[in-house]
Amino acid sequence: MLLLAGCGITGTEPNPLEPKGSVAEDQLFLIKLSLGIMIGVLVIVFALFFYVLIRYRKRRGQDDIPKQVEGNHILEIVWTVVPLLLLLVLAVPTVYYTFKFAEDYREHQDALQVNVTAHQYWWEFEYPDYGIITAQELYIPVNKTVSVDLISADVIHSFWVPALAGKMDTLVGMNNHMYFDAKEEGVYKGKCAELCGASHALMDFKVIAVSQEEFEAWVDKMQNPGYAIAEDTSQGQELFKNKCMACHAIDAGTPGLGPNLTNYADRALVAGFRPNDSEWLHRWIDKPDEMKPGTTMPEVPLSEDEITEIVNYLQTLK
Ligand code: HEC
Ligand SMILES: [Cu+2]
Repeated sequence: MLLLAGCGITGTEPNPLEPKGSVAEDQLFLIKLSLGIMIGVLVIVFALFFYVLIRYRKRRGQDDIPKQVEGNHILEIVWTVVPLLLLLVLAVPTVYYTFKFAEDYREHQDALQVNVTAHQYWWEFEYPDYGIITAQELYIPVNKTVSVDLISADVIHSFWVPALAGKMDTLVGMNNHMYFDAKEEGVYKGKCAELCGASHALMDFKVIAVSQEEFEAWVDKMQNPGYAIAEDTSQGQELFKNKCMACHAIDAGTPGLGPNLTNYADRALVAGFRPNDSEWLHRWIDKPDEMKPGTTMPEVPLSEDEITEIVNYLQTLK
């Protein structure tokens, strides 16, 4: 286990042991408290066990039965009261934080409201107060409580950003909720944490925590994308309109069957897990199922040149 955990030490993998938000910090405190108590008990019990094993072992020539201690009141009180106290020390903060983590911020004015819909195999983020729908990248301001309302479009998934907060399942037809914040600006890796199909392991997303000003600039840009479509990408635009727009919108207010592609060229990744460059974009549009087995994005019949036109067009969406 220690060797496997070592894979996370490189700092590139999400890590609940390096919390970057207040919820994750409180959760790490609970982990440390319970592990600390349990390891303490383990060490003391084993130390006593080995001491007794060696000190009172049967010696050569010893045939009588040793002094019996049953009914020893002091011992019985000690081994009843000590575990009781330990369980109390565990229970009080655990119960306190269980209720704290379950608090519902969905009606709070000060919290940023985000509706999360999990799909096989991508994440949709809707900001109801701003009329923005986007995918794979969840922009949030630092030091602000983010309240997420979680639902699934197909099977059970689980929303997990290890550095910011523990997991929460997304269900069909039943909303779950949780909240978190980020104390430092940065990009925090998120994962689907519930086996949901062939491409479960590729169902990644990012939480991008920025300053309040940067967040407002992002909101403004999403609401008013000033695409500068050049003459030579008009063919790609036309193809996109005809073949892709049934599922993909390029204005942030319109929902769709696929990810909303507003300002798509500003996104770092294709389908949440490959670099957003012309090569990967081409591969994705050509054979989505090869990159993400089981994806619901269809393989649209297109020539190589047509795909290139569309890719060039998508790269102007910024
Ligand atoms: C039937 C609906 C549908 C059609 C038609 C469709 N797509 Fe998609 N597309 C999807 C879905 C669903 C996804 C999400 C797949 C995933 O990540 O698992 C997706 C993902 C994408 C992505 C990655 C989005 C992201 O968030 O990174 C791009 C880019 C894309 N499609 C481009 C296109 C282009 C270009 C066309 C037209 C040639 C097209 N799509 C046609 C449904 C569709
Ligand atoms: Cu999933």
